[in-house]
Amino acid sequence: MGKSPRAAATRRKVLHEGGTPRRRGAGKPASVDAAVVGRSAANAGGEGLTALSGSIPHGEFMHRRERVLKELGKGVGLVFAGSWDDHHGEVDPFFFYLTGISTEQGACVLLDPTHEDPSKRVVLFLRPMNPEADRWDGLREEIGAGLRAKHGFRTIMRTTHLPMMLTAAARRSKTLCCLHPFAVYPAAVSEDLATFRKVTERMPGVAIEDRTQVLASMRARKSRAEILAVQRAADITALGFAAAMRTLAPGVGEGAVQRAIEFAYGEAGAQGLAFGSIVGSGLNATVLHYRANNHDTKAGELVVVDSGAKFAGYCADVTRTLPVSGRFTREQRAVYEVVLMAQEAAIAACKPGAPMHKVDAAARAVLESAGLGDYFVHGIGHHLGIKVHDIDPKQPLEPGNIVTIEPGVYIPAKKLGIRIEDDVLITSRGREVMTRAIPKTVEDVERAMADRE
Ligand SMILES: [Mn+2]
Repeated sequence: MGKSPRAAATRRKVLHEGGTPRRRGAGKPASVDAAVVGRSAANAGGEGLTALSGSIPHGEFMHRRERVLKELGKGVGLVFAGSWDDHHGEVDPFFFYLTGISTEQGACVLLDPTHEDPSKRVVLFLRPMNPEADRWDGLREEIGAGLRAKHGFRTIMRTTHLPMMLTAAARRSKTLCCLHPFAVYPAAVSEDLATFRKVTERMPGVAIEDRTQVLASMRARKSRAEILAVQRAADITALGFAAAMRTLAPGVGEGAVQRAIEFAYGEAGAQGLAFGSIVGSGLNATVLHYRANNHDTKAGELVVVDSGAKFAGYCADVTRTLPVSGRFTREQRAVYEVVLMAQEAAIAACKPGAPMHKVDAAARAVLESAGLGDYFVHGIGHHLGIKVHDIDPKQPLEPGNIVTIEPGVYIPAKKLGIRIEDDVLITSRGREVMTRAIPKTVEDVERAMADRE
């Protein structure tokens, strides 16, 4: 995978938000042949669930927009795609969530629930065509029935018409609703708020409201199609970890393990990487930001492998800690089993109504009672979805949430780093581990590695 020149920006992601920060991989859309979805459908608990064959259907995106319209009442919302520079080569995740479109920088969706013409209550605005620029950034189409069908919108206009449409909507509704999260000082003001301010400067009597929770909580409660997409990403990720276990042996480079994982993702139909894989051996296993993946592994060391595939726009995120020689030493095993107990305790604490801090506390209690509390230096996990660190709805867990659970212990003086991470779906009855196919107990990891040639 190519290195992103924008990698540095993603490193701003801080550990106390939960989990380790990552660099995004450059993904290319790929056509997909459904193979593992039978098990996925059973996991999602859905009857009549059809296999997701590569992308989420238009109908689901339309349904999401309809729900936002309802939530807005009479207020007007705007969701921007932003630029690829702002989003590390992708569009804004909220724009993707509402449209499924990943290729249109500078686009936006106007949600105008009180428009008298129902076909204009949701309008997709695309930048005007620019044949010269489009030869560099991707060929684009004229507005017409073909483009409307392709994107699943009844009304598409050029962004040059947005000011007029937004002004008319503001006059009528008198309420502009912020849907994008507010920026944290000193980052730039979110694009919808910045735009709304320009409107209200020119038009007294129009209110700006905080509705930033609407899309955050919608995104956190995954639909069946979204659960299927994450499950498929998880199943592909399992194949990558199987490749890692086949490849790892004393003297094999961290990079070779990374390439084996990522090649397996591609072969299994991944859209790309959820983030740039971390493969850190020995002391590198204790470095949370480790990116180099350029050391040769040594017999007796542990390797932290943190990686995830992407499928239909949705991410998996898994960590396993593997012994280079195929077997854990006595000391490694002792610490590993405590981390695993901590992880199981946190997973058991995942249920509707539980706040993430209680899930974190469950893991921390296990580590502290083993005297390892000070070595668990990051959060227990994070929501997972369109983004590997998905929007945090800031509310207790509820059915449909998908979170990572990833306690770790890092002891640089012993060159010992251990992290175990699974992706957990919250269900009405509790939870389900979506990545359970990937060997995790000492016995299962050693058995899987013993099967190497
Ligand atoms: Mn994670």
